Amino acid sequence: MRIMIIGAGSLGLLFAAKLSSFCEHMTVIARTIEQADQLAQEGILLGSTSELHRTTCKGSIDFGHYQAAAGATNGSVQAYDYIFLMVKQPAITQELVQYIQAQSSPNTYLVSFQNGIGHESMLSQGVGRAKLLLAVTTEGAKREGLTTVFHTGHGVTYIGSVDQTEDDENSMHFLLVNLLEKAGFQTKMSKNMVVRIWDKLIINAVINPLTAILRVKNGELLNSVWTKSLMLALYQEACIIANAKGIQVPDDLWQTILMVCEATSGNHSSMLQDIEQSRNTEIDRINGSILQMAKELNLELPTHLTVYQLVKAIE
Ligand code: KPL
Repeated sequence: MRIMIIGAGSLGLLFAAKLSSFCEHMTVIARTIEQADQLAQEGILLGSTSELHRTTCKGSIDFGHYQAAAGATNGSVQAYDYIFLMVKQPAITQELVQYIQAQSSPNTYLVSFQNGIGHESMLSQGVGRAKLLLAVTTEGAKREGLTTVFHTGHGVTYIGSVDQTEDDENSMHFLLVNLLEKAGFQTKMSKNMVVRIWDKLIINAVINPLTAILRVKNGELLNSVWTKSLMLALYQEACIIANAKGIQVPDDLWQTILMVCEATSGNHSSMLQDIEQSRNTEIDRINGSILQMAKELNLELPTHLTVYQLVKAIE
């Protein structure tokens, strides 16, 4: 299988390092020439919290960048089966969509791994709804420097089409699921991606801002009654919006959130990593999008508003 991963942040490097040994070919596209050059020289160094030794990936792999991406075409002879889009939501621009189009053949599927909601319409206009797959993952990863990534927590990855067809559960994408499983990622096809995306949106809206404001790892949120009660308030407020939107939140979502904190206890959430590296966070796409929906419904969410304002102030 030939895979391109666009985005060489923590999740992009983690998936690239683990999948490359099982792929016929892997291309990793970084945002800058500097990172692409360093990756080409050093490869990806992969570590985990249990084994601190680093392994260099062995598969056939090459690196590029999309700094001047618009109009760049696919120079490779064979097309990619899948392009994994692993950049943050704000990085999805028209130029990037054009780049993806140029890299795609009629048989290429785009798998979009973003947190939050609202990006799929731009992507489906770019690649066509039938060729777009949505993915959510609770794998934890932390990048250090430009080429080193640590696998800081195991999670589950769900993949499904935008139109939620029956095919999705026993689908033609079983080769992709097999590949991800072989590489060590628990993966399920889902015909209910809207609910999965909402689950992940709520998980991120509860965990990420608190870790970013308090500068703690995911697991540390479980150590105090104060943080747990803030988590619960964020969860309950988010559920009010989900219910108002007709989204069936699973009964055990609160338990799942606690489990995610536990399973990724050593992880710096993506929002904390953004703050640590003085980057803008995804707060607008996560708590901000929930607050926007609340406004449209004439509802107030005081806990979401407070964490939103605090993260904005820190940014
Ligand atoms: O998705 C995550 C993130 O950090 O964005 C979790 C699941 C919370 C793992 O850290």
